[in-house]
Amino acid sequence: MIQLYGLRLSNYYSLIKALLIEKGVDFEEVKAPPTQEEDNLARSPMGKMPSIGADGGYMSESLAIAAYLDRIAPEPALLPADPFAAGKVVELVCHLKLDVELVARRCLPEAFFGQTVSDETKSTTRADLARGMRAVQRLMVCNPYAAGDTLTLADFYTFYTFGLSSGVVQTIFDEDLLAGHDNIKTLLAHLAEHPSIARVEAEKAG
Ligand SMILES: N[C@@H](CCC(=O)N[C@@H](CS)C(=O)NCC(=O)O)C(=O)O
Repeated sequence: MIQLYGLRLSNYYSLIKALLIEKGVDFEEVKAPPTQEEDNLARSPMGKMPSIGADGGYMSESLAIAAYLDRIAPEPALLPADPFAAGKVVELVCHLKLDVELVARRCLPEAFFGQTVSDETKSTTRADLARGMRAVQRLMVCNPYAAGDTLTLADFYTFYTFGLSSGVVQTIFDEDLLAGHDNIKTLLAHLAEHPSIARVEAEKAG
């Protein structure tokens, strides 16, 4: 049994929970807010969420956890068998994480936590997000899934990247991050009905 540490409101926690469900791995949720306390740092060296307890140890970082889950529960595979296609899925995941989600996150303190972010940060966030969106749009297939005709890890990152990033952009800039990206909008609507993701989202309310 794997322990999943964190809080349901976290997009990365939700992503890992959806992967655990998708792969049919037994897990239990352990409420653990992000802190710099030693018990949390032992699980997650940056004190972030999520982390997991498995195989007598702890692991943080969603991409590392996803790689681990793909080894212990190979079916359904979330990376294509073809090595180049698998690399392309991870490439898309990296751009979603680093060039969209992490960029939008700079304005998270003002968007959701009542703090203030400088005008300079807002301006660089907007420019960097535009560049990140151009990058992911180049790589996304969206026919019907993010990386092609099968569901992959990139779909889970797509859903949980845009959930947070679109909310930030709407709140801070009063803009639709996905304007002009109808293919991504269609994919997000499709993914919202995917059973593992739908269950995670339904349980957030509980
Ligand atoms: N790179 C990490 C990011 C995890 C992350 O940013 N978690 C957020 C919640 S969604 C967090 O714990 N924030 C608290 C903090 O930064 O101290 C991953 O992929 O798992």
